[in-house]
Amino acid sequence: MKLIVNGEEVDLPAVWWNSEQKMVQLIDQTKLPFQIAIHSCSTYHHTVNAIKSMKIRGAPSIGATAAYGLAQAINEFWDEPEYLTKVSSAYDQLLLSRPTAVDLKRGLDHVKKSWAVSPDEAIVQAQKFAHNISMQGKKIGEVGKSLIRENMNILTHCHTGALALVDHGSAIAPLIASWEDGVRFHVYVDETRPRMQGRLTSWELTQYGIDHTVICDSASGHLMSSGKVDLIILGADRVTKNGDIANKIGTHNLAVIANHYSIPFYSAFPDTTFDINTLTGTEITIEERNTQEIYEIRGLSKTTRTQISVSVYQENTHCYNPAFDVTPAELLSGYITPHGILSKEDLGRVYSN
Ligand code: RUB
Repeated sequence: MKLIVNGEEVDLPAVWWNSEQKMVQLIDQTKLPFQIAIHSCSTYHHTVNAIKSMKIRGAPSIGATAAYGLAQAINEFWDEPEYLTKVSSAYDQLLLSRPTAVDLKRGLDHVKKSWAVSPDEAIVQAQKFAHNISMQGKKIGEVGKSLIRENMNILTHCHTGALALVDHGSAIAPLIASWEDGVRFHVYVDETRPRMQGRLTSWELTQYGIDHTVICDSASGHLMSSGKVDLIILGADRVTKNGDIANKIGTHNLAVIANHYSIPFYSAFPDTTFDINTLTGTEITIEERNTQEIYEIRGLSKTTRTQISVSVYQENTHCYNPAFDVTPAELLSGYITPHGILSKEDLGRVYSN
């Protein structure tokens, strides 16, 4: 993605391997939209923490980061006694860093094949894995733009752009591809409490000049009932064999209301998000995050212009913070994939090959 860093235009993915400094680097998503900052992870342990703290987030991007993290561990421990015990432990820590997205396991298993070959090969394989995801984002854009027509109002939830998919994006990719073809439309951006990923969506749409309006998540039903939403496109963190999707909390609410008003509802994702080994959404582990994320909101201080966190509840208020929910396949109109727009019946056929 093209960014202005220190006054200069640079083309950066969400995460990459810095071969000179031998470290994983990523765009720190917890600083956006107020600051573009590069975060460096010099050990695999730092990389685990970057995933846990959501400096990097979005299913495919955390998959790529986990792949780099394992490659990093292979490099760290290659010459040490008990090499295999140590890299196995790194694998487990990376796998558990965020449990819902299957992309992590995909990235780790891809790199694991080279853990007996060489440290350099592990890096090469992590880079291949990340590059493949980014190319799939480009394809998703080309496939999904056929759904978008002039003057549509499109609603999206969470953030599914280049930052979430190494580059290009999943659900945002068709919006960008269509806008670049000259089609003009408007996007409603769900704010997505508690982590407010809508800020990333708004920031990314602004880079392309795409017309959009941010709404509180709870406003979406009102907009749908007033005929102001023509299409919903969002991402997925895990798609099961029967077509159920785990995605950012609030997706299920959207799907039920969209279904009530017959509004087309699509999920866009790369191959790494499809999990043929899990039969239905009930088997997915839903990550429960620290309730601090509900108590506190990060923002820019009006006086110091620095980023601060403020409490929005009294201490000891009881909160519950599931990060994802599951939407049953029957509520989806289709799936935007690098292989075309698929029905739930198509999924098993395409992904079992
Ligand atoms: C991210 C999230 C996004 C999907 C998008 O959650 O739910 O909608 O990851 O993924 P979080 P994809 O911010 O908690 O990581 O790009 O595969 O559609």
